Amino acid sequence: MENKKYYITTAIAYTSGKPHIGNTYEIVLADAIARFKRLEGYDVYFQTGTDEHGEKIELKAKEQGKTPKEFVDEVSSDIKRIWDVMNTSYDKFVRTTDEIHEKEVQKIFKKMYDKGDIYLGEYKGLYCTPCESFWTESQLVDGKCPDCGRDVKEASEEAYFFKLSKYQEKLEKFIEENHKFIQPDSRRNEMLNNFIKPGLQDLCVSRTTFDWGIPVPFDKKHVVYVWLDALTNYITNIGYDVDSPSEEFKKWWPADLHLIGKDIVRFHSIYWPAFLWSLDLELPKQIFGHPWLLTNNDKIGKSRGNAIYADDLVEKYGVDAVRYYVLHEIPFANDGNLTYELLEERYNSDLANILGNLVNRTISMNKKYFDNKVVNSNLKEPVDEDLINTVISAKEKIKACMDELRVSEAIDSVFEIFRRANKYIDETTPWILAKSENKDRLKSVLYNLLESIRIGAVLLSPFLPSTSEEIFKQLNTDKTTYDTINTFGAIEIGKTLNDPKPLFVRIQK
Ligand code: ME8
Repeated sequence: MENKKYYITTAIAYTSGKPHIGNTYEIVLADAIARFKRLEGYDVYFQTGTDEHGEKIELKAKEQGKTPKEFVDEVSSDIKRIWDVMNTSYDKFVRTTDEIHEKEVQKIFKKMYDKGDIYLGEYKGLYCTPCESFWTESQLVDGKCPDCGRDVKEASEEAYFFKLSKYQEKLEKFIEENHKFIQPDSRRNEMLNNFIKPGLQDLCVSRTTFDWGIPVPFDKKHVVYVWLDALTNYITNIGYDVDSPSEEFKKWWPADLHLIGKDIVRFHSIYWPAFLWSLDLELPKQIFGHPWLLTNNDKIGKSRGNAIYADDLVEKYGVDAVRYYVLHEIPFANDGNLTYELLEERYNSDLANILGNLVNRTISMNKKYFDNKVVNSNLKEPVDEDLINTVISAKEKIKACMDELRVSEAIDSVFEIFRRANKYIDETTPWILAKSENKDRLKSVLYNLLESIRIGAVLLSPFLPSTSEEIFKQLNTDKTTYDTINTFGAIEIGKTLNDPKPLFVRIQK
């Protein structure tokens, strides 16, 4: 039987500037989910990329005296570089300026127009330039844009409209009936009660006030609205075509998960379903609006001068320390906070003390007492049972968390293994066992520790892939797959371990 497929996407980042650690959190979160699915045996396709059109980007390029294309080429490659610095395993990095995408967006627009879902009208409203959004008077907050809090201006233009209102009832019913479609529940309720139930107005899907966009194919003074352009990236890049969708498309669509931030759930759970229905396509299985990362409990913003960048953090602390921090520190439904102080605290307490020390002490003791050889006497004592149970039951627990996208709880459960193993060292005191004539009990104790570390490293691999690799290297084992951790005892007797090497060196304050 073929492996089950799993298609996961992140939002495509705006190429308006270098992504901060909050934007970077999203790709790391998606990476952990994608890697976990691969570990489970899924055939995974993981897509990310950049969103490159729009007035804001056109203006930014102008400020820097560059053409929009020169500007987005630079920013997009910087974003890709940061995704790579974070060791993320995306399968494809897409750009909305790719020809394949631009051509298909034009075909999609035309198909919707021919169908009668897009019509020509006139738009009058209050426009927020940075957000590229029109607002009605009642949507404003203190007279300002409800999304970013900046000034809006009156604007009117001839424009094409998408018949969003036509899909209102169908969408309401769909979301009511499919409880897991939008997660977490707080986001789902917000969409239903604040946006859908009060009524959906037709959506303006073209602009004439700037040029940097995909031209409407049959009316070239208009460019396609950025969100229609951006959202369709999820299908255009896997071989969707309005006339003849490819086999690749049939394989991967519908997406299993669109992972996005909480601020853009509205676009994904209202506009996107309507666009898909207009094209007679199925909806994605799930949209997850993750919480935000704050810095010093404040919203991250370049203009606020508090932006922290992933590559700077990686240079200072290493990639897995940064991955650990963002994955662990942002819970399922609440914003997380980043400060250098907290990061260093977590680094020392969790990575250096709990994980690093465990691995280093165990492998060092095995070197000292058994010359790096894996040995076991199978001498069991009651104290072993709790360790083994904790280690063996972790897999199901972590899988259950990951199925619900509770990633920070999953990583905590991985660390439960390491915590329990440290306690086992205290309980069994190997250095005292080493003093006795007969080393049999010591053999079992060290074996149990090595095996716990191996199982922990398998489960750690989606989150901290390089650390996990390094542990496997020191253990000199190729027992690294998901099915090697169903039972306790796969690490091979007689193998020679590699010399211990500290995984995380404590940070001195
Ligand atoms: O919204 N913490 O792009 P973007 C966590 N181009 N996530 C954050 C964050 C923070 N502090 N700040 C932003 C766009 N994000 C569109 C998407 S998709 C078809 C088009 C998240 O560069 C944000 O929620 O502004 C979004 O999911 C992603 O970073 C990219 O944001």
